[in-house]
Amino acid sequence: MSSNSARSSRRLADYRQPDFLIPEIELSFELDPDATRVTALMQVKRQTEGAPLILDGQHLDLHYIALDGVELRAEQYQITDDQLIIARVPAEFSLQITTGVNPAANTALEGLYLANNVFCTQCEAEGFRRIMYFPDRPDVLTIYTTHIIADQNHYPYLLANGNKTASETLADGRTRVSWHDPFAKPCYLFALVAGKFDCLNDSFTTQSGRVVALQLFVEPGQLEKGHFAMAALKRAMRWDETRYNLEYDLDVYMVVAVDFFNMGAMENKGLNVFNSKYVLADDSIATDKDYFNIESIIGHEYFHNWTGNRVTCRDWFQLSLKEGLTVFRDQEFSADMGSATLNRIDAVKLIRTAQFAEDAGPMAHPIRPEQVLEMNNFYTVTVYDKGAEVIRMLQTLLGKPGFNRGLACYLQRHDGQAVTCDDFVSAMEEANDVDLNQFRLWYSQAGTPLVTLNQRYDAKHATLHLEICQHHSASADQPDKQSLLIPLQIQLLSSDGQVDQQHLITLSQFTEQFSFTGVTSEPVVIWENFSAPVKMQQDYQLGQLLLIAEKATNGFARWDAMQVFWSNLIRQHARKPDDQLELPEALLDVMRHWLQQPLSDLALTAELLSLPDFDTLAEQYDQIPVDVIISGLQSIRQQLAELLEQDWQLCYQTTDSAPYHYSEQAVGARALRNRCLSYLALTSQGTERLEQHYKHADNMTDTMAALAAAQDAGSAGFASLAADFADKWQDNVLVMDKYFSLLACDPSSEVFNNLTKLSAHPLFSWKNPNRVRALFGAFSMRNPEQFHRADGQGYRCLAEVVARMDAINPQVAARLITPLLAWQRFNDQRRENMLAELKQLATKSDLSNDLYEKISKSLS
Ligand code: B3K
Ligand code: ZN
Repeated sequence: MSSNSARSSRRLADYRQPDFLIPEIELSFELDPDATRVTALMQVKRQTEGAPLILDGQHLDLHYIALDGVELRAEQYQITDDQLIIARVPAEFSLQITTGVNPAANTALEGLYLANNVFCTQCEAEGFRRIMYFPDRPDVLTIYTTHIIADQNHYPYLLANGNKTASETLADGRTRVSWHDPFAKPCYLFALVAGKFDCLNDSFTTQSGRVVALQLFVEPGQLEKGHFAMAALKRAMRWDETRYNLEYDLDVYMVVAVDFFNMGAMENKGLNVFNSKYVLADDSIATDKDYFNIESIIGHEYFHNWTGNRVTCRDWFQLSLKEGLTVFRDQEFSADMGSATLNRIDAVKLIRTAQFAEDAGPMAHPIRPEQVLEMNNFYTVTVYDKGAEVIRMLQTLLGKPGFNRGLACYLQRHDGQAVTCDDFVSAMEEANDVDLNQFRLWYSQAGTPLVTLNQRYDAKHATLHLEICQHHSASADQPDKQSLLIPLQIQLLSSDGQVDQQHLITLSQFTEQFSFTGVTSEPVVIWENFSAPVKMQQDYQLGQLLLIAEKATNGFARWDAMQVFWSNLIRQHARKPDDQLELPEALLDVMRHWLQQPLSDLALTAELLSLPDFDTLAEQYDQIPVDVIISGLQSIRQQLAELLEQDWQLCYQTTDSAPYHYSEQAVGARALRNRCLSYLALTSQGTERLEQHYKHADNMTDTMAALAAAQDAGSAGFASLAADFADKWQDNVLVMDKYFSLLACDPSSEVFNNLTKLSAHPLFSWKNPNRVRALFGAFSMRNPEQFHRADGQGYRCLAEVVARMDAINPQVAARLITPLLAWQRFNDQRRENMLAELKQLATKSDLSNDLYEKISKSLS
């Protein structure tokens, strides 16, 4: 691969404290689409004797530099591609630097960019260096004052972090607005937004009685679509007070929604920037899932105010300190706002698909990575979601009160500091007087542990013996893995499914024995709620799985039993692919029963009646048997549709279809009805039923369900329904993203025509990450039939998109490439085809660091 000499990874082991601190900065932005001037006046303090001042900076034009008011001569400093170095500086001084940037040309959407006539910043992880010269690292904490100067007509709102302190009209007619943020923060939390918006105003009174102004800025004309997000914000603020006694700290909390954004949202202090997809909603355009995501992400960014902003990361290797913890917090919030069981199921699905896949692939890393080339590549399901599981294990081990004590101790002790994951664990230890040394290995050891559980029942002594082992496969960077501290919450079920005993077992050795007395009959052992991010292996008979699915009181375990059942069936099919895949009568009886008498938790009923998806099944094989999984799922689906047709129909008809309302019960009813619909689509009444469903839908959840079911079933009516949809929503770009994704998931080879046509659609833009992800992200991640075609056309299509995107937006390109990195998991032709695309990409001379890091790891 070319041009790798200039690329150097950073290592956690090389961390050194900053040589200089910048306690204060005053910034002045003169906004102009292609020539914005940024003047920074910083107070600098030396920490390390004799060190030169090294500031980060990329794509900047230096206009002026002065130290203590005296302009520096060219020979007094040095400028490289990414640094400004001043060899000799005093111990304490002021530094004034004026630079120029070109926001309109910034398609990477990192730093300061202009898109859709809105100036917007994204600084995490290392975007601040694209705005000005500065020590761009999270352990330099600074008090910011920001002035923004711009033309009032084009940019009526000029926003930055903190509280607004002044607004004036300048002699030349431009407006100058000033902001001051009293909380010292790392530069990755800096934000500036300027543009035309409609503003939704509200307020929140904190538990101590302070009134906080809440402002939600949306594209003009979209105000009505902001109410749900605003209400969600208030629920999040209240929840953090009630659950953790954490209160908001500034006078104003602003959320801005923009359509051009690299990810979901960003927690900049007092000024969150959101992808409009996670703000704008009303009953006609948002699905139940959209509403859920909005509440959860609004919560996530708000919760960062304490876990991330008030206490931040010392260095980027510690990212999980804020992200794992904040994901855990948003999961707990969502669980309290809706169904805890469903939330757990969704979180576990993500771990078992994307996270286990990451652990098994070339980008495997511990939740605290040790070596990084491009930091943006480490905003991963491992750091975020496995990180959240690690926090959850702490709560399980310490109990909620103990965990809350630990969190309070952590926040109090480190308020206003930039700290490490180790500091967090230490606070947990001290607040609970426990030793968590072995637990710390979760931060440094990568990979998914396999836990095997074998049971032996001694009827004579009414005793159950368990032998539990943990296995860790060696990885290139970690040949010798150690045993981890693994909390296992288990239940012993009697033969009628009642909970006999409940235990929290803590594994610490590779192999351990546990005995439980007073067990009067041979029990079925179930693992509750996925209490650790491991693969669990237990031998269950069909009857035991059905007993759990039917009778267990723990909803998660019921769902899990069905997942195991389907995986076992597909595994059998993989062993004998030519045999007809048969569904046991006992299974059909159980499913019939659920359809005739759904559980009171309708959403759980829908989950119990759902098959695992391709990715969940694929993760259970070293070599993924693509065709067997696809054909197995198809065969099961078709058989279930036909064998239970009357029951799907009955359940469909009797499940509530009241006018749209977003509530736990109503969401569950729609999930169940739409599950029935997806099976009915495969029967002779399919076309008619789908058309009726589509026609009568008063909400986006039902509309999309009809379209997806029609497409999956290859229904004759699909084309006209899809055309009707596109016609109706042609002016709403967020809804059209759903249409793009739908057509990208066409399981027939027609999908390639769809992709070509839609990438020429007037609403499509290669510069907009939402559009590219809606189309090509959906194709590569959610269309296994066509993406994994044996002839390689799917891989070729993705590789071309990745190459094209790398020149526009490397972060998006590097996310998209993920499915190609897993070539080792496939056999024969597919492996060769994937490899060929990766090797072709690797020959490009101008690969971004983002792509280079992933491709080189995958090929090494
Ligand atoms: N902290 C941001 C993510 C930044 C991603 C940079 N590539 C959003 C979040 O996790 O809340
Ligand atoms: Zn976050």
